[in-house]
Amino acid sequence: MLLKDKKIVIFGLANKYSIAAGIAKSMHDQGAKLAFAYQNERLLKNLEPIAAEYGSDILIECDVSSDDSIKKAIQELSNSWGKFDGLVHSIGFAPSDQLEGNFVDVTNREGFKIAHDISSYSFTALAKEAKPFLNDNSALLTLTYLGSVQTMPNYNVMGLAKASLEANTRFLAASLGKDNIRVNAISAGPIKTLAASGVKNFRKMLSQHSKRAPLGRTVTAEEVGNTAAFLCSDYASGITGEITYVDAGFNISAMPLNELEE
Ligand code: NAD
Ligand code: 0WE
Repeated sequence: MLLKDKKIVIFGLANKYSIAAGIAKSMHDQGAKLAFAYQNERLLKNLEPIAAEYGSDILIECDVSSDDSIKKAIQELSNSWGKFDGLVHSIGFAPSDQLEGNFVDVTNREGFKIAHDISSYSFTALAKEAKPFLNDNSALLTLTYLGSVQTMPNYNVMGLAKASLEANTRFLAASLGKDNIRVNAISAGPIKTLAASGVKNFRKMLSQHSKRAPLGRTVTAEEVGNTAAFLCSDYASGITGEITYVDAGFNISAMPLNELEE
């Protein structure tokens, strides 16, 4: 049991397809005690049965666009738990008009601001509020994507926000290291979640991924969850500020081995 009796709060579980749901499953399997933070009332009905399945009755509303909401959520959590051992940030958002079309044409100041605020600053904000309530030896984790370091169609300003999130991971790791709090990110391959469902040509992206990835397939939310459990466990006690790719090897491949033979 990697996480026996560790108290971990998960932000960003919207439904059973969420990467956060795969993380919850794996962390529960490894003996963690879980709490969940949801964006709004509308998402609570999806979360309730999943939280119940994992024996959690700590469900807290938190809209990360509001400092007040973040403060209240962490306060509410500390009322239940006192101190805790981990926080998972599985949140990303940009206005939909930013995620379709030619980058230089569609990107605007408001879209840039919202993408960076919700997808990157919120991780800093949560770390700032959680810090007084984190036990020695605790871990923070966020989810990023390859669009932070390589271009691709339509990901656009989210790529910039993920680049910021990855730098955020390193600066938080440097800042919290003296408190023995580790901070890491998982760069996941494409997975069909709610956030991916509105994305143009997502199915084609999944098949391109399978063609190029060394493992010849996509990854599941549960595979991401297994790595998340490891990174939040004491088995990862020497790892901080790191971006771990869980993408079936896609990011190391410039061309699939069979490409020239077909
Ligand atoms: P998802 O839609 O299931 O999760 C996104 C979550 O962000 C939702 O729970 C939503 O409520 C939350 N959120 C958005 N705005 C918020 C706000 N203002 N306050 C609080 N919560 C807010 O989709 P997902 O794919 O599981 O995304 C989780 C994370 O994984 C995101 O950071 C995403 O960028 C990242 N990621 C996804 C993929 C993929 O292909 N699905 C790949 C790599 C990384
Ligand atoms: O990070 C993500 C999802 C990002 C996302 C998706 C949406 C859709 C609905 C952020 N904000 C919104 N806002 C909405 O209104 N992924 C890694 C999944 C994803 O999204 C893409 C991708 C991939 C992969 C968008 C374009 C191209 C590729």
